[in-house]
Amino acid sequence: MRILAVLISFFSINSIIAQTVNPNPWVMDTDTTKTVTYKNPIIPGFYSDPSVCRVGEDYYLVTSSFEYFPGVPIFHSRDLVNWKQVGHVIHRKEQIPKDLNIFAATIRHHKGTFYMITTNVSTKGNFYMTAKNPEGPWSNPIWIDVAEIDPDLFFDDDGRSYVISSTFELTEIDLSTGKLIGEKRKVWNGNGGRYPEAPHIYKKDGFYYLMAAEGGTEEAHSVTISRSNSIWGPYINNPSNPIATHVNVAGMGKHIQGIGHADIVLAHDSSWWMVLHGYRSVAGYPPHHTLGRETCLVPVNWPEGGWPVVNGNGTVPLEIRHSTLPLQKLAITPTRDEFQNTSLGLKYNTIQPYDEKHIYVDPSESQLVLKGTSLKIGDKGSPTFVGQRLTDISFTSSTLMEFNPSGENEVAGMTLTNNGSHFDLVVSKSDNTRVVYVELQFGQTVYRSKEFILKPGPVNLKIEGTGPEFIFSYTQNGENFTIIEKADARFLSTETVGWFTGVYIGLYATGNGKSSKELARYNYFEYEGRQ
Ligand code: 6LW
Repeated sequence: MRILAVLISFFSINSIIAQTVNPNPWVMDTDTTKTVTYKNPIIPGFYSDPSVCRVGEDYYLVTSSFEYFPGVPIFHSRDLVNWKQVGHVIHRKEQIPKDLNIFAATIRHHKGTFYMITTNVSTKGNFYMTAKNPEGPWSNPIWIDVAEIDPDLFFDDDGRSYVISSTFELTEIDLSTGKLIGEKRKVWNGNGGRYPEAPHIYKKDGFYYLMAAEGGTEEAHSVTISRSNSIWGPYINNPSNPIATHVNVAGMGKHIQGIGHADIVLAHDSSWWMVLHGYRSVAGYPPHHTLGRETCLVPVNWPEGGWPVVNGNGTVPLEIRHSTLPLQKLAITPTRDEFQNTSLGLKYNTIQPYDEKHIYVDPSESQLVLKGTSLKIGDKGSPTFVGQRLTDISFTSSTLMEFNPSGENEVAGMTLTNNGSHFDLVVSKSDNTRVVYVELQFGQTVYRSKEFILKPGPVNLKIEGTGPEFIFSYTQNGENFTIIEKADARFLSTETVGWFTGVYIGLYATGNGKSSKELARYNYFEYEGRQ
């Protein structure tokens, strides 16, 4: 009894001390007297697995791109906060003609050459491409004999180059040929989290640092780090791992979740920064996200001889109150595209490299022209589709379309799509009458709304997003849109449809098993995000 009483008082005193001394070492108060210098995500929408490098006072960043063509978007910045897309690394069909499925990429610059290394998981695995100019042209792929995913390149001071991937097997590589040199040695096992991946090697103060992602790309996602005196190891884990995660109490209330897959850069003013991705949830519990994993930026304190400390407590808030490089705001891009250039803007993608006979801009009419093939969205190959990433929880997007389908199989319109699933706002024919309706596809289940009969002439289509819902409407008088259907956004979320992408919004056409005779002509595409 006496022992029990002593134990109880010991534990309660201890908990009082713990409460008084440090109620929760993970939770840091935000000093709201400091101004917000920038907001996360710095690149909104499905721009996942960011990797960054510096060239003098210029910064370049790439992200993964999966089945979308052109692939591996590349961005430029002078302040690490404001990023402008300057091109794509995979910008010619010949580089990877089909079966694109590009996972995480690393970008590095060495002796006047840019290197982008990544994995095409659906074909030959790991490869790198080089360029003198980040806008391109980029080389054809140089395929390398490296296992698994997420390859990283490291250039040592002694002139040797190394490659390491998610297996943590390190090999020297001759980057003029892609040949691996000498042994492959597994140098680390990670910090014990599931799905160890995404390694990057850095050298600082005589140590080789090996950083990785663990926990999987969902709520347990984390950034861990180890270091060694030799590039070949042994690598000793940071006792404060993970250095960034939202799996713990400090992260659970944050809007951005699943933070991880990081890269670190030393800025030209000697400050250290980390880019990493995370997702903003749009619907309910458990959380669902539609925008994909978005690129974020946080400051890093990396004292000499010490471990990097990420934004104080390893979290990624929406608002950052920390000094930055001098910010250089970018010009605001117009929300409406009237297809006045024959080439589509950098924000647009197709699914897989496409055939210009089915997707082109008609300069004489300033129209985007789509011709349906037998393929539907979700079919293997390149269905007729042009779209952009959804970048905002709340948005409005619309088009003006001319399309007279020759039969019920021919459809065209607007679509929201993620990993082969899609919600469509469709113009087609029913009982020989032109109609507009909404079709929602959930796995094998297809839901079709009521049909609305169209008069002859063009039709405006509109899709709005509120976060939890998508709203589909149309008009033929340029205003007074009629709502056709509302759909629950969670059914297009990554949690529902699987894998790693976010939702795209775009224009499409299909002949549903046959080639279409009629062309769908779009006079504009507008996307306006609010948040
Ligand atoms: C990627 C891996 C990851 O290759 O997700 O979140 C995989 N991290 O490192 C697909 O993006």
